[in-house]
Amino acid sequence: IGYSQIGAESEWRAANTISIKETAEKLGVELRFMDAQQKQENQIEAVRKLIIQKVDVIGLSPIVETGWEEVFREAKDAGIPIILVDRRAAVPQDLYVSYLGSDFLEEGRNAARVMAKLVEGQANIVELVGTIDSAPANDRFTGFREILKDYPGMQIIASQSGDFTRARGKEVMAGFLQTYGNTITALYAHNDDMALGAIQAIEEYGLKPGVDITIVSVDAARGAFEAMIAGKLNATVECNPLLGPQFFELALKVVNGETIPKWVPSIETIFFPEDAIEILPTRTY
Ligand code: GZL
Repeated sequence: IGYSQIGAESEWRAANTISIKETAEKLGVELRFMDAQQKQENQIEAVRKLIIQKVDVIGLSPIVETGWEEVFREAKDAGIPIILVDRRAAVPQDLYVSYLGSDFLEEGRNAARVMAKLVEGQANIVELVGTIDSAPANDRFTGFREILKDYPGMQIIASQSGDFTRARGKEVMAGFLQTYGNTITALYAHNDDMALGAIQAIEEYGLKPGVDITIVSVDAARGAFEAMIAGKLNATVECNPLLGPQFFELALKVVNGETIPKWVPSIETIFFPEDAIEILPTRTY
């Protein structure tokens, strides 16, 4: 099995990689794992190498939605099925056998529903967007706004990409604070890593994260639970990275010629500070 991974930008990604590698090990599957260091051109090159190596199935998490049609067609012409894991690609559906991953739109809707309750329908929101053109960033952006339409007292006063990383999240949040200061009353971060960076920027600015600024994030990684226990994060919408078992199950079905659904959604929930202490020890990422 060939696998083209995006890189190592977040706690989520690290856990996703461990899940893929550990499951291959457990199943005794020969895994050809390639890390693209956050570059689409490296992913495209990896797919071409895996085609030449004639792997049975190619799994990949497309860093962005666009730019895949040509290389996916090459895989199809070589008779090698593609399974999309974690993120979707904007290609004709006949170019991949299945997408295994979250409903990012619903994650965005849930983040807005949770925030609306926490701020009682009144907020000046700044938004840290994920990697530009990635499926999770596109859909978390859209889903959040779908629900916000019902809350005229909640407006997004600034929105900028922090590329899913802690460092960029901190930098962009510091910029928001320079421009808007304490008129900011809420932060929507497309992942926990950017939220944790923003928390540092908020503290350095002299405000209390989770108190002066209500913060809702996505992923439910370990760092989010620690921040909720410290009273610095108000909720995290889970996005499950432990996709290894489902991925190899799908790959085996494909190799055995079984039909599989075009979309296999991950199972996810939402976590709040009051649950964090009891749940943290059960979390594996
Ligand atoms: C979502 C995944 C996103 C996570 C980020 O499935 O692609 O990428 O939400 C990660 O933490 O970097």
